[in-house]
Amino acid sequence: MSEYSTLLEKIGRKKGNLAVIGLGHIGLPTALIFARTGFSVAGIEVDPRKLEALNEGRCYIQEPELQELLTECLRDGTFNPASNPADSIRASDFVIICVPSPAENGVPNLSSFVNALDLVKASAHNGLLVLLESTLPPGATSQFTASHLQSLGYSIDEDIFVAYCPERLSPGTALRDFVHNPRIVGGIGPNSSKLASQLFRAVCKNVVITDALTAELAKVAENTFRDLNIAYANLLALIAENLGGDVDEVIRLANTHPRVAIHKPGLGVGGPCLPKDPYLLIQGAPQCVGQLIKISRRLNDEMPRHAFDLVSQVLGERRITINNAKIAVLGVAYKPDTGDVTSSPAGRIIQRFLEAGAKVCAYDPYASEAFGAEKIDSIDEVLTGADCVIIATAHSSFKSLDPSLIGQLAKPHCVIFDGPRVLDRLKVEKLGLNYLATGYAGVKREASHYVRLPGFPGPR
Ligand code: SAJ
Repeated sequence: MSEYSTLLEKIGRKKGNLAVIGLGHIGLPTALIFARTGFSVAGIEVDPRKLEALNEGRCYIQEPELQELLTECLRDGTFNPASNPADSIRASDFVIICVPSPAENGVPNLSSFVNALDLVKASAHNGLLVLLESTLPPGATSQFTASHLQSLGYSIDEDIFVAYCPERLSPGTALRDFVHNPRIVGGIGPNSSKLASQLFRAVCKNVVITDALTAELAKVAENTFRDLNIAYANLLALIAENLGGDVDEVIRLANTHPRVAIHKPGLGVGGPCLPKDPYLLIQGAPQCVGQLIKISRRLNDEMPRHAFDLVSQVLGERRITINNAKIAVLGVAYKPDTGDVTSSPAGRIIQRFLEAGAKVCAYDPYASEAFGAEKIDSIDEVLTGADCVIIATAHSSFKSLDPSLIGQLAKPHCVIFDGPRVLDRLKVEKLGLNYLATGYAGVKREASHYVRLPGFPGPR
């Protein structure tokens, strides 16, 4: 029986040994979902504290139903934190790499991926299917992974199989996303594609097959599209502010066109993916295309500074000096209803106000981080005596916040900056509170304050 047929047969029976390298937000759900299905899964992780937690049955990732799934798989013995990664890979039929691939100042840092591949190379063997879930610069599956394994003497797609199968999980809905979001799978050859797609069909409802390079490009393309779209929304916000308009209404109306779907402007873009995936895409792009993507990235990165400038200006107009002001930040997570603070724009706003000498207090019902602000455990306490309230995350509890509570607890001149636009602006303004948002400067402008449009004469 060929290596290919043996693996296919194991997948058909939903049996076989699988190793997952990297047990973070992506790797742990991946490992446990395969373990639940019947595979015998070894979890490989470099952080000893995470391994210790798993051995004690503790899930260190806040994700609905993940703790229960971990308990179940440990009890059934289908998931085991690996004490000897080399042995685990040697005994595996399938290995999935799920380590992070961050970018620092726009430059991808692939060291975790290189280390993971070194582990695989050291224990590789005939009949191993290597799957890459980490987001990678397009081309890395064939030019890096497969070529390294080939240099060890393996025939790729005959002895050893390699496929790229990018994840599409969002914090808060990871388990559901894993099963229900279409899974793109691209092999380095037809055998790799077939094996990888069959393996994922054991756990995912919808698997789409392509080649490795197309799968790599599609992964970074979808996140780059979202980042570019948000940059466009932020650009519209800056234009609307400048002219005295409200971008929310502009986008709502533009989106009534059946072919238009502009995203939401806000405080900028956070998370582990959108701020760096565009840089992975432009690794292989012509110079001019790279510029477009870099400018959009910079615009999104500048939004926290813009929010700071807007708030400072309005506080200044109300004769409130920043170094005497209490700034109440509602939400530090980058994503609503999660505690994930990765690259959160809230962190950059807090930093700016701290540097300006303000007293910054932060309340987030999910996150333990406060980015140097004083961490407050109740909404009433954070609002009390605030000169400015900055809503940075669209947590559900902030969406249902009655603005009159701000009116009662904050200072009478309090300025509200509604980053994700969760409050009812008219209700806030009716209470006599100052409402600001990205794309809505809030201040009723005199005709003389409007920007002079080039090409038009000034008022007669
Ligand atoms: N944001 C806006 N305006 C919007 C939408 C989002 O400013 O209209 C901001 C959010 O506030 C947040 C950031 O963008 O700060 C990113 O949030 P997100 O929900 O768009 O993205 P992630 O990073 O949680 O997840 C993305 C998803 N990709 C796409 O939607 C194309 C997810 O499906 C991927 O699995 C994930 O990246 C990933 O791991 O690549």
